Amino acid sequence: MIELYTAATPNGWKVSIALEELGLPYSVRPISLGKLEQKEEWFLKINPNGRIPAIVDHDNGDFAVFESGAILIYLAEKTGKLLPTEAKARSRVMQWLMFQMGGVGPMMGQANVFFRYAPEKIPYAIDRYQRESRRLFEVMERQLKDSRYIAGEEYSIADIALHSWVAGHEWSGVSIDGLTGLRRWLDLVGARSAVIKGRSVPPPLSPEERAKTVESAKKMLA
Ligand SMILES: N[C@@H](CCC(=O)N[C@@H](CS)C(=O)NCC(=O)O)C(=O)O
Repeated sequence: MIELYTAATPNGWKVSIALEELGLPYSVRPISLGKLEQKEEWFLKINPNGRIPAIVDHDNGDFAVFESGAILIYLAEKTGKLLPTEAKARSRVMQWLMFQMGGVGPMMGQANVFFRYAPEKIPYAIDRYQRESRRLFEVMERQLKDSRYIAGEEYSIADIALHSWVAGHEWSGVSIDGLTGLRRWLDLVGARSAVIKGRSVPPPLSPEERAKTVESAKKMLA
């Protein structure tokens, strides 16, 4: 059995969606970001970076994996699904996965910080990260005009990683107007039952818990 340490955020959903897609049995240990549980000593032994998500694979000598991209690759390799074995097809998936991990995630993450949480509104920073996120969406648009999924005709871990973030574009204040290929892909991937199920793990926070998490994020970032 795999134990998933997670919270209701884009990086967390990547892993619950992948576990649902792959049909792997797993248990969920919700981590309260509002209470800074991710910084506690016991959790740092699982993820030295003190962030969610992380997994422990109890069927593989209690092996711990952190960094959502590394977790997706680990799960795909464990099952032989969602990541092709043929070298070029595999490389294409890795390219788009790295594009998410090094580009879309950090840029949208910073857009969220400056647009939603920063104690002071800094227009330059808000604009910088929203514009860079929009530019990355336009890169995806060029690809998705001719391609069913992001790395080709097959659904892969790159779709899971990117969808989890791009679906939250409104929260980041980034428009997808005019990006018809991206819209089509958002709907296509968003309709998968594993995506719907994975996005409800762990169950959404109550309004009070959510407010507490936002307050704690603001304090951490002040
Ligand atoms: N590169 C990491 C990023 C993980 C990350 O930023 N997680 C956020 C939630 S989406 C988190 O734990 N934030 C709380 C904190 O920074 O303490 C990954 O992809 O796993």
